[in-house]
Amino acid sequence: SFKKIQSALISVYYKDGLAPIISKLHEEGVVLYSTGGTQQFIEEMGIPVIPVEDLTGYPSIFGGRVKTLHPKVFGGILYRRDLASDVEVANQFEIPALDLVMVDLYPFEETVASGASDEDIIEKIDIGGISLIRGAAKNFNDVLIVSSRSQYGEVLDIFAAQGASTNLEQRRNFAGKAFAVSSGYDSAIQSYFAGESNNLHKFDHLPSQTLRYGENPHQTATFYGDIDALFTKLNGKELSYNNLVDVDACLALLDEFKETAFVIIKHTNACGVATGSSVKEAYQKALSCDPVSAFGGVLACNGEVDKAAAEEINSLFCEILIAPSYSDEALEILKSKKNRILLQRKPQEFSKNMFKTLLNGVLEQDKDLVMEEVADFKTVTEKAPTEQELKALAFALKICKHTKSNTIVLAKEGQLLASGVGQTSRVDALKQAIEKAAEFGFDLNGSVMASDAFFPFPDCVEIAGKAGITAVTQPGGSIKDKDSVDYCNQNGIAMVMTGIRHFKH
Ligand code: 93A
Repeated sequence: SFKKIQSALISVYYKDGLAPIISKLHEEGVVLYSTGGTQQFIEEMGIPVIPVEDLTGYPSIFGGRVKTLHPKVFGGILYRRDLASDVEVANQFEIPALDLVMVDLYPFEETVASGASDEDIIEKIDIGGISLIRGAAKNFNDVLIVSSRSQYGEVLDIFAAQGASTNLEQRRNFAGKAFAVSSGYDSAIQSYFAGESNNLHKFDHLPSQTLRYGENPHQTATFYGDIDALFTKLNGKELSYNNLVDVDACLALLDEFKETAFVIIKHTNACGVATGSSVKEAYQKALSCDPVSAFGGVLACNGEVDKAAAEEINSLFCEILIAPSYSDEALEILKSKKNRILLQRKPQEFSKNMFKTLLNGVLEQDKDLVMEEVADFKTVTEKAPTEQELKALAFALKICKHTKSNTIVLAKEGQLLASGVGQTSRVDALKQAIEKAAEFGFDLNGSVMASDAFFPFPDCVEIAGKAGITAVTQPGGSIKDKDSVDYCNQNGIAMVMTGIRHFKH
């Protein structure tokens, strides 16, 4: 059931994005209370607002350190509307209910990053705001807490759909976000006190989302960006740090394919990739590559997930499934697992550059957006690859490009058979791939091999030839290329060179 918001306390540091919410609240007849700067902002919009001083009977004192810290404010947030004794006390002390609290905290991290003095940094430790957030979140039963300006969009969507009111589930959801904000805020303060102030900052112009934790539970993390612009979440829990990393890797690979394709990612590397005549068939082929690794993986396809595909996918435990659309029946099947994250992809392009932090600095580069097709292959052996081998080589190369170096990818007829990933030598990558293919029952005779970089020695083609591989693609450019080509010629193997290296470190 919906609870109408009658009154709101608004105290935000940055005022950008605030106007549409204030207008909406005013339109809905909500009584507004506010602190100094925010109050001025609202007044300038020509909208009536009650200064919080009128409520507390105190001015903002000690240079603003005490503005909202008062029983009339915290009482109005925290008293239980459904508890007669609380209501009685609220009446006795003339404490008005505050049904919505909207806060955007002092920018502590930004102040640290700006190189401000210790004194200025300490002054930017928000006390009143953080208390408002925690108080309102605790009483989510009665109060909606909006704890960051990054949440305005979501709140506006709710208000647009149902007026200035919320249900318990929505308020509880925002309370959860509020504690993520408050714990992230305090951990930034803690890092500052611990002298860890040389964190790189920041993308504060982007919307941000505090994540539950980073790569590991003892690491705090924030995502700067707008996930909702890319996906509609149809089911499941919040995306974690590692989920986001894998989703990115998964889609980068999937987007190489124009035909129906299915990709399964584990720890940023593909453990299953296949094309097929249907999503179901592509999925089955992708899964059979390595069903052990696929457990808990991130899955994506570029066609609608229908009932037949959903029935297959449903028996796999997976973290995330991404698709451009789902049939109603498919959704019903897949939603049977409460935690499984189902994302419907929106038609959005990805950025064309990328950043990486290291050595107290930031590297920026273009993404690797080059992808060679069959027409770009230059045959360097006496034997040319067959039509089928050419297709398989182009397929393998796509996977190769998106797999951690050093990598070797083995494939056949639109199916990844096995890969060696992130090895310190190319030979090790090949050996790993051959061993994995055998483990999952693949016959490598007539399969093809793609390498992300050239072969420094002929050892790779020798091992590949002995394993039954009949066609190879590699960029070429080693001073010992001829040794590899000679071996291929002597053993009936076809090789093409692309001239393009695809390292991924
Ligand atoms: O210095 S505070 O910790 N003391 C307070 O009582 C207090 N109440 C709200 N800072 C406090 N705030 C913060 O003021 C809010 O978190 C918000 O960031 C800011 C809004 O101030 P203004 O409306 O004057 O711009």
